[in-house]
Amino acid sequence: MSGLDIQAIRKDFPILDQEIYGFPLAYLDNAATSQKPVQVIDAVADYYREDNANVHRGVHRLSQRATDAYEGARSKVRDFVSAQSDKEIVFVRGATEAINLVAHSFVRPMLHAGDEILISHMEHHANIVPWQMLCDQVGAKLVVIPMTEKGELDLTTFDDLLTSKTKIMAVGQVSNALGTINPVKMMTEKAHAKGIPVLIDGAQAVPHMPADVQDLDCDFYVFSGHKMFAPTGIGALYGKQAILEEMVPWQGGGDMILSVSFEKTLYNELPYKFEAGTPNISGAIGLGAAIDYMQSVGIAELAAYEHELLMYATAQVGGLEGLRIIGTSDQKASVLSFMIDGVHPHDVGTIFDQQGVAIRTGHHCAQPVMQFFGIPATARASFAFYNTMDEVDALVGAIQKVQELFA
Ligand code: C6P
Repeated sequence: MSGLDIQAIRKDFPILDQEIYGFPLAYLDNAATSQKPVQVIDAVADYYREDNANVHRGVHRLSQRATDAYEGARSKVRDFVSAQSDKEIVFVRGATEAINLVAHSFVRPMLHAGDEILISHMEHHANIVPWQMLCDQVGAKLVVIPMTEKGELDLTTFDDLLTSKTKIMAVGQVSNALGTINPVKMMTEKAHAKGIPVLIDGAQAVPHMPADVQDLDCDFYVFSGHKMFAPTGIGALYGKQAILEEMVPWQGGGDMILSVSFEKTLYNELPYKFEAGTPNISGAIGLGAAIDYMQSVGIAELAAYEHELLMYATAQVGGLEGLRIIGTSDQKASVLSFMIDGVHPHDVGTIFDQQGVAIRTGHHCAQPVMQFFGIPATARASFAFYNTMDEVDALVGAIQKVQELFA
């Protein structure tokens, strides 16, 4: 068993200590958004209580403190993803905004009719729609890496999908609907061998495993803070410095410029060139605090514990009659999607809620995955390191309750 003191960890997450309809809350919707430890809540509150000011603008003391805290958070993100320089870390609203930034600033200027953008069948809509929009604009083609019944990427034809027309490959490291961990390092190597740049969507990976952009050697890596114990509305885009230097800004406004006249605007240096307008300062500080928190728990340790949770949950849930697990890869992180025979997932979610078990039901913003399996939706339990084996038992009890009610 893991060496983590889960009960001590849970004390850091005040929201977990409550009852729903008289049942202890079992929060198993972490893939949608995770809960925040007091260390993050306090970092945000302290900032507003003591340091609030705009960044990069004022010479007064509060502005300097706010700037130091904001830039300090950037360095923490750099360290967290093992980037080489703070210049490679752009603060954004989240994974969605990061992908849109790359689509507009990097891909759009070089995309022509007949070009291809390669994604996979298990992408979140955030890693489908921005590319589809670009393709529609110029007459380019969205090419999709297929998937197997186990919910793994089918890479048998992968080499053929990487063509001289492919302008970028954009793939998720961990599927939000299935939990599958994709072999993105190997895929990146193959794409690079053909000169194709790579974006990795790490939104469902960073809360659960170490992120190392140098090891992956990806050109872009994106994630959201709110899935890794930080506030909503903050996330990061990592990009290789040489590539970011060449890219044009996506949004214009304050702070992204060196000088402005009606004749000409000179853009600011990296990463500010991509951060137009007043940024989410408190969010970035909260993200820095979340990174500190995860590192204090130990990312390898939390990953190992979550693996135990997932294995236990898979064995317990998988052992039940009349239930189908969607996504049965051996390589999974923290997600258990399932269907209960004869019951719509939305009814499952409602009955679970009445027993204090919070899960997400629906298509999980991954409709092509649902289309592949021929289902409208799944019930999805997703774990974080503050979850317990007892909460997995509560999940199993809730499933049995649903089955009793629909018998
Ligand atoms: N998935 C889920 O319940 P944003 O909304 O920008 O923070 O993250 C978008 C996103 C991108 N990629 C993946 C793999 C994701 O899982 C998500 C968000 C949530 O699964 C909310 S839809």
